[in-house]
Formats: sequence, C-alpha cells, structure tokens
Amino acid sequence: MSIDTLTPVLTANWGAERSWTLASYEEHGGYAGLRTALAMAPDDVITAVKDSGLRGRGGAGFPTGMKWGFIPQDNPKPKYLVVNADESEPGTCKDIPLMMASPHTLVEGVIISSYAIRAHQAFIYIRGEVLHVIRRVQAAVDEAYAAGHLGKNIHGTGYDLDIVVHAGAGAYICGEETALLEGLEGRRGQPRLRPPFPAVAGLYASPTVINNVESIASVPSIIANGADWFASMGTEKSKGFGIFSLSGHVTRPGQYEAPLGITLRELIDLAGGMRQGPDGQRHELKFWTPGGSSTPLLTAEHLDLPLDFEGMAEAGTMLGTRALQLFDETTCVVRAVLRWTEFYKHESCGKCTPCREGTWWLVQVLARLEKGVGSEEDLDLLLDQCDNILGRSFCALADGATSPISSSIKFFREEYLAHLTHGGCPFDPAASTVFA
Ligand code: L3W
Repeated sequence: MSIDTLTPVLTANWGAERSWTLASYEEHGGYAGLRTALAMAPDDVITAVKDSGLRGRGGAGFPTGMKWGFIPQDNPKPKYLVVNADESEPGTCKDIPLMMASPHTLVEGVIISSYAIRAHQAFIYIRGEVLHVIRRVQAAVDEAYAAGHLGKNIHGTGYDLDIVVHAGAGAYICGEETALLEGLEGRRGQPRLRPPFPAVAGLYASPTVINNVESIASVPSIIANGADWFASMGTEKSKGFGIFSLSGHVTRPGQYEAPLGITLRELIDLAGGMRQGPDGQRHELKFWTPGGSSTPLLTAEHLDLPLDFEGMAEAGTMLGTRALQLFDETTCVVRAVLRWTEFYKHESCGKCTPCREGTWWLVQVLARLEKGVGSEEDLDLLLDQCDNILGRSFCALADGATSPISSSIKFFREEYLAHLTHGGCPFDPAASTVFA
C-alpha cells in the first residue's frame, strides 16, 4: 500500500510552520471556500453539501446536507449552529488534533455552515478538560474577527455572524447532542427525549443544527472544490474522506486521512505494521474497534472489510468515529472490556434506569469473571443484561456500553471461560486465585 492512498485535505497543512495561525492557513488557500460560499445563495450551499454526499463524522453518519435542510426557514425564531467538539469516546482522537493543528478549518466551516442555514449565532462546545484546545480555537476565532471573516457585515455581504467558544465541564454524556444543548443552556447535562429533533427545537427551543467538528471542517473543501470532487472519493454510499485514528499496538499510531472504504489491512500497512517485540517478531492483531469502544469489536477475520458505513453495518458493527484501537495477542480482551465498562458506568448520567443500574450490574458481573471467581452462567447473565439494556435507555450511551461486551463474548467466549478455569486472568499469572 502506497502513501498515495492517503487523501490529505483536513490534515494537509498540519505539518506547516505555525499551522494554527490565520497567516499560515491563508497561505495554504484557507478562507477561499468562504468567499465562494458568500457569493452563492444559502440554499445553493445546502444543495452542494447534499450533493457531495457528506455524512456526519461524529459516529452516526446522518447526511449533513439533509440535516441542514430540516431547518424550517419559515420559523421566525433565531437559528443556531452548534459544533459538537466534546470528543470523549474512548479511542476517539481526531477532533482535538484537528482543532490544535488547524482551528481555522473549523472556524471557516462554521461560518459557511451558519450562512447556509441562516444562523447569526454559532457555538463551538469543547470538552472542558482540554484547556489548550479551547485557548487555540478561541485565538483562531479572535483572528477571524480581526480579519473581517466574522462579526458584522462579513466581507461587505451584509451577513452577520458571532461565534462563542464554550467550555464543557468534562462529562462524556455531553457528546450526546441533546445533553450538550442542556449544558449550553446552563443545566445539568442529561439527554432530552427526541423527537423533537434539534433541527426543529434545539437550543432555546429554536431550530438548531448540531454537527461534529470533522463534518463542519469538511465543508470549506467541498465548497472550494465542488460537490463532485468530494463525491468522487470513497464508496457508493459513503462518500469522501475521513480521518482514521490508529492507536494501540501498531508501529506508527496516528491520524491517517483516507477515502472511506479503505481497509484496516491497508491502514496498518501505512502505519508500519503491527508492533514488533524485542526479539523482532511482529505481534498479531487480536481484536479492534472500528469507531471507539461503543462500536462492536471485530477481529483479524475482518481486516479486509471496507471501512465505510455499509461495510461496518454488514459486519454487525458501526463505522462510528473511525477510532481504530488495535490490540495484539498479548491483550486480555476481558480486562479491556471491563475497563471500558467501568468508563460507561462512571459516565452514565443517571437519568434512566437501564443505563444507571444496568452499567453498574455489568461491571459487577464482568469484574468477577475477570477475577476468575464467576461462573459459566455469568456469561449468559451478561448477555441477558445487555439484551435488557439495548434499545431501552434514553440515549445511545448504554447501547454503546453493551457493544464491547456482547461482541467480545461472541468472538472470545473461550477466553472468558479460561479465566474461570485458570482462576484469574491467564495473561497475568500473578492475578490467579488458584495458583496464588
Ligand atoms: C431531524 C430526524 N434530525 C436523526 C439527526 C440527529 C443527530 C443525527 C444522528 O449518536 C452515535 C452513537 C454513538 N429529523 C432525524 C434527525 N437526526 N433523525 O441525525 O442521529 P442519531 O440518533 O442516529 O445518532 P446520535 O444520537 O447523534 C451518535 C456513536 O455515534 N459514536 C460516537 C461517540 C462519540 C462521542 C464523543 O466523543 N463525545 O459521544 C461512536 O460510535 O455511539 O451511536 O444529529 O438529531 N428525523
């Protein structure tokens, strides 16, 4: 696999000197898309994004242009654009590098997208822990105001837009779009019932578009290069490119921007292969997540599947956020799954019973299995718990919590049982209760 497979667009200027500054961004063609968009009618901008086939890059893959088209323009209330920059899914690490390396790509995307939906106020909601990112995006917004890209009468077109950079308070649930809106309105971050969807009644009960950082950051290139250019990349139903984040047991972890539909085998190749041991022996892939820990696990059998929305759905999982966490044969899958489940239990907002109680019970049963003190019936109990949580909770958090459990039991039932026969984790003899 050659490096030509990569399609650096969002990542194109990451290596440039002081790439986060307006001067560097404009030197590399930045804000050309904005000038093009401002010369178009807002509806034509929406049509271009629809025609490009761009689908949401935050996990669910909802068509971006269609979402913008849901904003009722006959509604007299103000319209809002909100960027979901609350990246917190375990393994997901694309939006934060993007905002650090090229915050103006996002700011330009926000201006074009707001213009398209006729919003005059936009919010960038950033995860609270990442103060360095909040500062960097705020500095880019300040630069954009000073250059006339933001504020009143942008470039003499009569269009006004303000952007507020909002710091979250460090809750995973605020990545759920309606919990994020609650947080923005100053309330505790808990999801709202949908419908109504935010497009109809979102922030302050007004029509609101919420999109992920990468979705919005893709818009300037679509407007500057045309919908056909974007649609010529990717697969039939999963158009364009995306950032694939490789982490874990691979030689060169990092961000690989490539067309949707690339395979994990190709990406591992680009990343220098699986890691080597001290003896020079290459480790083998054991299991991986396609889009963070909320997406069902896959194994080495699935290395040649297309990483697009359809290919992942056919394999019983989701493309999600393309957070490819790779684990080799030295990793205990039960321990990894327990670790993720503890995360979901900790992050459950507590609003609904299946999630609040269910994630607690999942941890109890998984923990005793991992310690080798459970029983074989615990596996069925776990699957039964997953079944009772799936589709019965308020939002996708609890559904996501069940994904690594049910998929790991499907592929690695023997490894769960080995914990019972070994009396502890077989990967860690010191943890054995039989031989201790
Ligand atoms: C108007 C309709 N709008 C759907 C909109 C909806 C939303 C978008 C997608 O979860 C997934 C989740 C995570 N009229 C509409 C409509 N919409 N029907 O379309 O909606 P939905 O419900 O399919 O997904 P969602 O609730 O946005 C996102 C998965 O992504 N994920 C990501 C996790 C990352 C984080 C993080 O880092 N903070 O949470 C990973 O796989 O599990 O399944 O905008 O309003 N009729």
